[in-house]
Amino acid sequence: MAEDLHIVEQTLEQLGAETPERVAALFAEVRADFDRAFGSVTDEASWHALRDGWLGRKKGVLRLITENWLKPAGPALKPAAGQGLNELRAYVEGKKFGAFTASATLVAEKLDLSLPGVERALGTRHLVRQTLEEIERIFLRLGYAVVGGPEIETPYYNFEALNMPEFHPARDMWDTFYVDTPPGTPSQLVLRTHTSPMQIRVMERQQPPVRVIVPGKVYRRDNPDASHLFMFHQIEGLAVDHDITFADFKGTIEFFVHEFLGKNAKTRLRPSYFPFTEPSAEVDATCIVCSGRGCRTCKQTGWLEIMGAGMVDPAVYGFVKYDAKKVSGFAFGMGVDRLAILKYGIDDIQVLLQNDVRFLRQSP
Ligand code: 2NL
Repeated sequence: MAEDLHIVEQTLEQLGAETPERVAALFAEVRADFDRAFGSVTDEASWHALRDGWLGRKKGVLRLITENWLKPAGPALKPAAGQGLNELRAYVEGKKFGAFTASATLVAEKLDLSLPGVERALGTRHLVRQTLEEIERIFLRLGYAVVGGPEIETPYYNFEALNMPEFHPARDMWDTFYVDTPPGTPSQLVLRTHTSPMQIRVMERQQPPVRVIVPGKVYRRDNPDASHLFMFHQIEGLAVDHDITFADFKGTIEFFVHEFLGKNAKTRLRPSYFPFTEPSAEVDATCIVCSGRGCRTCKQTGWLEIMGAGMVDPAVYGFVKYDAKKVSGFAFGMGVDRLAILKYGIDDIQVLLQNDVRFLRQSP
């Protein structure tokens, strides 16, 4: 290192350098000495020692060259001494800011590329959202349009236009939340108990053929338990045209059940009653837990109720100014939260709303 470099202790004259070429050769010798020393740098401490030995303000090699070579040099050698010194300084400093600085940073930061990366917490689509979208995709393939509407409705759209006049006992089928409204509000308001009101609006503004599904939140004043929520998600469907029959309805439902639950799932209809459909039916599908053999989920029947449905009651057409003699259609409604817990084997519907991250992270 610098201690061994005796030539920088002497002047060019003492070294017998009389030409610029000889000066350049001396600089090459010095640089070779630096390279040797740099080659044996192994850690931060030995680098600091080398750097101070060369760049040190008082006794660094570059300072000695300035004092002993450059300053006393005559006009014939001064340019060569100046150029050699500049190049040497740039070389030494380049080493400092290049190769070694990088490795010093590596040591200081201990960047271990074999360590596992930082895991990002990704969100997932909620199970109910996934189920909604899955059902939507099935009906989109059948040519249905998806429409949404308000959750706060007038009693006209939620009840009257669906063939339930005021004081009609059928209104008791839905325990309805009434919204407090300021005095003078033209109509009482309710939280919609089904998404049917939006289908009424679609029929008001569009002539048949109509094929729509309406997904969304609905509200019923139930006491929450393992199978009831006072707010849940429904998808209703409506198809109205000039020649729609009960067979079209059965075929559509069977297609849906095959797509949603699998080709082995069978469908069965049981007579039922809704004020807005006639005839009305409950749709059952083969229990997906036991494949129809009978289990706790299907109460040993082998069947699960998956939706209510029927042919649209002609009275409904009167409210939307359709000619009940010329058009016919079917409608259905299903509880998405219920279908989600059935499909994914969850025994308490309330976990869907509790947002426990241990549940949310299990999202398939
Ligand atoms: C249920 C059963 C149903 C409908 C919904 C409907 C809509 C119009 C006309 C006629 Cl605009 N019907 N919707 C029909 C039958 C059953 O829903 O409560 N599912 C959760």
